[in-house]
Amino acid sequence: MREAKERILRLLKSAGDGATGGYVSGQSISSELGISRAAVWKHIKDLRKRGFHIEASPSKGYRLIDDTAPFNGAAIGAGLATEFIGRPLYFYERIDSTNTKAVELARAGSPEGTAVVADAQTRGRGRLERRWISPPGVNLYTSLILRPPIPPVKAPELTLMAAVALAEAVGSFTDPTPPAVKWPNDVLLGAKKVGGILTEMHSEPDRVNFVVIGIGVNINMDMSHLPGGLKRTATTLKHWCGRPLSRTTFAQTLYSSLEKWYKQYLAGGFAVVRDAWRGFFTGEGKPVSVRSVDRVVEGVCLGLAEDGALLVRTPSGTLERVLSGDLVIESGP
Ligand code: BT5
Repeated sequence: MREAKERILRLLKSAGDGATGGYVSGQSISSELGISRAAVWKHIKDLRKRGFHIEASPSKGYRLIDDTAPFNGAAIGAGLATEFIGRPLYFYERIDSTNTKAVELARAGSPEGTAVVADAQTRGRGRLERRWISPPGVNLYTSLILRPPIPPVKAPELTLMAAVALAEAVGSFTDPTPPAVKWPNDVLLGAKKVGGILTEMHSEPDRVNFVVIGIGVNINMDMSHLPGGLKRTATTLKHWCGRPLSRTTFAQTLYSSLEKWYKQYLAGGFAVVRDAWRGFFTGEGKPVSVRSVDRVVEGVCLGLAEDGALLVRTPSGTLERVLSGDLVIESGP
C-alpha cells in the first residue's frame, strides 16, 4: 500500500514541468502499478490528505504541483544535468545582489560556471543602477561567472546569448507559446517583462577576465508584489501558466540551456546565437525608438548587426547602429 503511493509520487515527479505539462494519465499509472484506476484515485486522495498538491484533469490525468519543493543549493545541485554551469553553486537566503557576490567570487578566482543563487535580494540591480524587485520565496535571482576567451568589445554578445538561453528555458514552460526577446536584455511574455539580464564585465584592454551574467526571472511572484507602474509592464510565469512552477526545476533548465548556448557560442561564434535570437525577436521591420544615455534614435528596426548592435533606419535614411539602450517597439495601429 505504502509502496504504491511512493511509486505514484515517483511517476508524477518524473513527469516534471516539461513538455507533457507534468501530467501522467490515470491509465498509465494503473498499468504501471498493475492496479485498477479506482485504486489509483484512492491513492491520489490519500496523498492529497497528506499534503501533496495533486491536480486531476479528466482529459490529461494527474499532475503534482511542486510549489512546496525545497529551493536551495542542494536541491538545485541534485538534479543538475550540466558539466560546468552551476558548479560550484553558492546559495544565499538573502543577499544584497547575486551579481555583486559573483563579481567578488570571480575576482577571488572562482572558476567558469560558478553560480550564485539567492532566495531574496535586498539590492537587486538592473542596468544603470535601476532596481530589480526581488522579494523572497517566489522568484529566481542568479548570477553566473564566465571566462570566455574574447576581446572586451564582444562582451555584449554574451547578453544576447543569455537572452536566447533564458527565452528557451521560459519557452519550455510556456509551450506552445514562445516568449519574445527584447533587445538587448529582456525576455517577455505577451509583451510584458518576465525576466531581465544584467551583464557585468571585468577586462584588460585586449581580453576579458570574466563576465558575470545576472538573471532575474519572475516565477511565482504575485502581481501584487509589483509596484503600480510595473503591473502594466511586468508579468510572471505563474500568472502566464496559471499555476506555480518549481524554481528548482526552472534553475536547472536555465543552466542546461545556458551551457548549451555558451558552448555553441564558443565553438561557432556569434552567428548561431544571432540566428536563434532573431527567432525570438518581434521588433524587426517595426517602428522603434531606442533611448541610450546620450541620445534617442527613432526609425524602423532592421534587426541585429553581426556584432549584436541594433540597426535602425531613421526617417532621413541614415542607418544607425545602437550599442546600448532601452528599446521601445511602437505597437502601431
Ligand atoms: C534588467 O535591467 O532587466 C536586469 C535585471 C537583472 C536582475 C538580476 S537578478 C540576479 C542578478 N543580481 C542583480 O542584482 N541583478 C541581476 P533593466 O533592463 O535596466 O530593467 C530594470 C527595470 O525593470 C526597472 O527599472 C523596472 O522598470 C523593471 N523591473 C524591476 N524589477 C522587475 C521585475 N521583478 N520584473 C519585471 N520588471 C522589473
